Amino acid sequence: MSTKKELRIGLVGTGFMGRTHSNGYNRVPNFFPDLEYTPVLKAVCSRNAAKVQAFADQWGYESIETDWKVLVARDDIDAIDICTPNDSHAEIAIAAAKAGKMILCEKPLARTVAEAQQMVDAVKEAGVANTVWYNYRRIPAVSLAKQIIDSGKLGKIFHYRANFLQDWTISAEVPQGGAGTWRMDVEAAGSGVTGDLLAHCIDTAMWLNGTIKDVSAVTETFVKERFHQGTGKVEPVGIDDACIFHCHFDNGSLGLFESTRYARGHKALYTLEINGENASIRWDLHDLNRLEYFDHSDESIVRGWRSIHVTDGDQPYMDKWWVPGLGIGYEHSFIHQVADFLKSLETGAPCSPNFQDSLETQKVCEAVLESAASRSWKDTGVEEF
Ligand code: 4PW
Repeated sequence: MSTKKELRIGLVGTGFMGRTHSNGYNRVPNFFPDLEYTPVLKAVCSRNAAKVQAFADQWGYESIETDWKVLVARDDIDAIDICTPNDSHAEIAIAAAKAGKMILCEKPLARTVAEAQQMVDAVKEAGVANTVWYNYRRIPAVSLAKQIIDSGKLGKIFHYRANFLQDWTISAEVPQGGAGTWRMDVEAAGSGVTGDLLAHCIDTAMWLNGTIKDVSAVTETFVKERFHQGTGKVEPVGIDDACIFHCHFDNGSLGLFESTRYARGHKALYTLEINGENASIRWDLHDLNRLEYFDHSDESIVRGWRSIHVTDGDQPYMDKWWVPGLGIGYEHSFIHQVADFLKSLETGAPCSPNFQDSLETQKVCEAVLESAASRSWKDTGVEEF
């Protein structure tokens, strides 16, 4: 019989993210056996009973619900995991906090700063543990970048550059609203690439390089009208299809960010590069086990970009996996997030990014959209990150 403390999970939402999180809960006990807590997949909730039962059977949930309010009220659930479209994050999270549940919320935290602020207030008032699934931080190569930057090896940082490029909405036949395409509907999503993709880049950027102070942005909506699966009519498109912004960081460096769903050939190209006085770093999601590193202090005859295969047990998270030389994948970033959340319950430290951190990311997203709309620079109002 296990002596582990249980974290009884109630998952809301059975889409792509519901699967990545469920996989994380299932894998953690095998690969992080030293944790005090273990996740127990108590219940999963979605409106369609047949579909949610099939999901429960596939991923190992003990029971199902078809109304999240019933799930939140259950006293055999410790933590609510929110994997629904963005327009329901605030309502579910606030109800969960009031019910005293811990909360793990998909990104972006909310559609707006106002919603995100209410969520932060709710978890603070309830005193419940919380985290937001900005998973890319927990790819070992990205965590290693953080370690290298924090060690001071880069020296003064001058530039931070990031892209997140996709191409899945180029066709005007892609609808908005409804299952699978809610990300195209401004009501459900809050914004387009800014909240969906740049939010990841902003979270990673502020984690690695500190506060973004102000932004200047342009956005474009290339296809102005699309069929709406909810209303059954062709409706104006309210999301940003593409967004480019530049910014100042608090440490004096300049940032340049681009995201689009119209970069033909790119499915999910997340790249970042940081240039410091003494060294530079770059990373590419398509080659996620590798960190490129250039150190100007290397002897000149061998100086050049090093390609670090981040698979050694001394590198972040890699002592948990296989043997040196064998890489891991996208899904592992979610396993790491579950492990880090469980660890935070042991130590009592917040699991970063928590709701407060993600409110700061939301402030940057909102400033970006306001800057594009007003064609002017905007202060982000981000508190120290
Ligand atoms: O969160 C993002 C999603 O909404 C992801 O990281 C990639 O882009 C994959 O799907 C979308």
